[in-house]
Order: sequence, then structure tokens, then C-alpha cells
Amino acid sequence: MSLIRTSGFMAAGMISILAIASSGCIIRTTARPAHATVRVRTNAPPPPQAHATVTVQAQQPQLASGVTVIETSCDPNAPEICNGLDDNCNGLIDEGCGYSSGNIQITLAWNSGADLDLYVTDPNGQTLSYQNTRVGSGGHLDQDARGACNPNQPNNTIENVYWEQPNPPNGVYAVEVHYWAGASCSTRSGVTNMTLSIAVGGQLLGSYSYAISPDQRISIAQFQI
Ligand SMILES: [Ca+2]
Ligand SMILES: [Ca+2]
Ligand SMILES: [Ca+2]
Repeated sequence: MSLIRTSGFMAAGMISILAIASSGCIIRTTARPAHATVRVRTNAPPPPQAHATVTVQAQQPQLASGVTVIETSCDPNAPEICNGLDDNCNGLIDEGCGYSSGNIQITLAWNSGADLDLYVTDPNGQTLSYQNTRVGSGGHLDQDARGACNPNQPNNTIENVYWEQPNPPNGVYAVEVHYWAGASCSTRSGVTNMTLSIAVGGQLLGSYSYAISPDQRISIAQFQI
């Protein structure tokens, strides 16, 4: 077991959120405190160094207009529903919904018939999306939704990315969302409320809410491990 405490942005073992946000949750209205520290126990299987512990430090988020941080009320007895949030506060987003968690999980959910697309770029510069569902670092987009407005699938307003590798590469992960505007079946939904949640090492780093417009592409968050 090792304990790594870091303060520099590029230091190994640190995860920093450069998320766009103010606060909320059931919605706070003030910014997430800078330098909040969260301890994460990785759930990587042995060996080596099973159950290594790292300290995660969130830096001052970079805020963008219109984005809020969602803070779910933490109830371990709550039912986990398929909504892009960690309802039961166990660090896994939507477990049991047919898509996977891992040492990195990023889940997008929305509430209209629009076709939103999740993009996650790994530290190697490879981007996961519906067009490229696996990358060499172990990332996998295992839940794609509303492709060309397809309504015939479970959880058809949720997209999910996770890392199958127990030890994803260190570096910066960048998360973007695009509102596909290639057909009226998508754009007629107009401005759409979406939620993005990120978990690393079995710890929820944050959930973010944003109202996205047709054809908009937004960089929601970057984090570093
Ligand atoms: Ca959960
Ligand atoms: Ca949930
Ligand atoms: Ca989609």
C-alpha cells in the first residue's frame, strides 16, 4: 500500500478537475471549493500493490457560464437508477444498468430525444466516441445512444465510457459533448439538459449539469491522474 500526496498539477497520482462549473445539486449555486481533497482507494486487482491508496486533489475549477456542479444527496440505501448519477454513493455510476464502471467511468445522460455524443480523449491523444469505441489505453465506450435518433435500445439517452484496464495511463483526460444536428429528429428537441458524471478509482469526482444547444460542442471537464 502506498500513499501519495501531491500538490503540483503534473505530479503523478493527482487527479485535478478543471471542470466547468459552479455548484448545485440538487443544486448548489456556489463554486466547488478549491483544493478540496478526496482520498481514493483504487479497486485495481492485485498484483502489484493491490489496494494502493492515492490522494486526489481537486484544483480550482475553470468555470463556464451555464454549467453547474450537481451534488447528489448521498444515501447508501437509495436505489441506483439509470440516470447518469451515483444515487447510492458507492463510487459507481448506474451500476446494474447494462454498462460498466472501472477505475475511470464517465457517464453522460440527458432528457430529450436529441442525439448527444460523448467524446473522451485519453493522455495518449486517442479519442473515444461512437465512431471509435475502444482505444489502446483500455478505454471503451460501451453505451452509445440515439445514433441517428434510434429509439430502440435500453437507456437511449445515456452514453458511458470506462477503462477496462485497472491502471489507466497517467495524464490528462478531456471530456467533450456534442449535440448532433444532422437531422430534425435530433434538433427539434431544442436546448437539452444534460448531466455528466465522472468517477475515478471508485470515487465520484463530480457531476455536472449543462443546457446544450443544437450543434454545440462543449468541453465539460478535464481531469488528470
Ligand atoms: Ca452507484
Ligand atoms: Ca444512477
Ligand atoms: Ca449519441
